[in-house]
Amino acid sequence: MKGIYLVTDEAACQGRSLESVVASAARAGAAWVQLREKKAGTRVFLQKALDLKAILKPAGVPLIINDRVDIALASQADGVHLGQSDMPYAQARRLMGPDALIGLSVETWEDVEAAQDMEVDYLGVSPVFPTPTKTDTKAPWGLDGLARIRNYSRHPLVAIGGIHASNAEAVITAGADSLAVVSAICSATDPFEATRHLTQIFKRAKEEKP
Ligand code: TZP
Ligand code: MG
Repeated sequence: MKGIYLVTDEAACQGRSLESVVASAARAGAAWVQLREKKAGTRVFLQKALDLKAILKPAGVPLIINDRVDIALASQADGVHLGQSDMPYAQARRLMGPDALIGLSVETWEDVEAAQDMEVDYLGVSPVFPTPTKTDTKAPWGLDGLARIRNYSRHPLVAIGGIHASNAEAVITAGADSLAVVSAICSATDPFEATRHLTQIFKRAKEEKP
């Protein structure tokens, strides 16, 4: 499963509802959606997950929950995205089962090496570029760092951080299998068109470099 990976940030949606932005992105070809809620309490987070699941399941787009295995299980989401301080991979896999999609952020080379023995479904290469959307990051990997991970890792790579239409092709050329974006879709004037444009860039780049 490869393509454009929308990571949500309701505050970045310019007053539009999360549901409307996610529905537009799914119609326009987003390949996955991650619900990322850094401030919501458990009930609000769960309800949002259920609302997005109702939109995405008929569209055949997997829903991934950021950080929280319990919310992923309770909402019957397709998977969970784990950061380096979230539940360790092994326990998350045990709870979620063999079919769940489990992604893991890698922020350092040690993270990349440690992930090699895990049956994660993808590595989130974080961040590729500096981004105002998330400022508490480690040093950006840059395109060279992404290419180095590509050469070493056996896992699909989802690149995140500062990715927009203008640099998307370069990120794919450096080795990304999917492109994760927050502001390029959530804050776009037209999230449908923004997703469609990124999807076109992705497809064209993959045709040139399968
Ligand atoms: N993790 C690493 S960078 C980032 C996250 C959630 C934010 C990416 O946001 P944007 O707006 O696509 O740069
Ligand atoms: Mg996290």
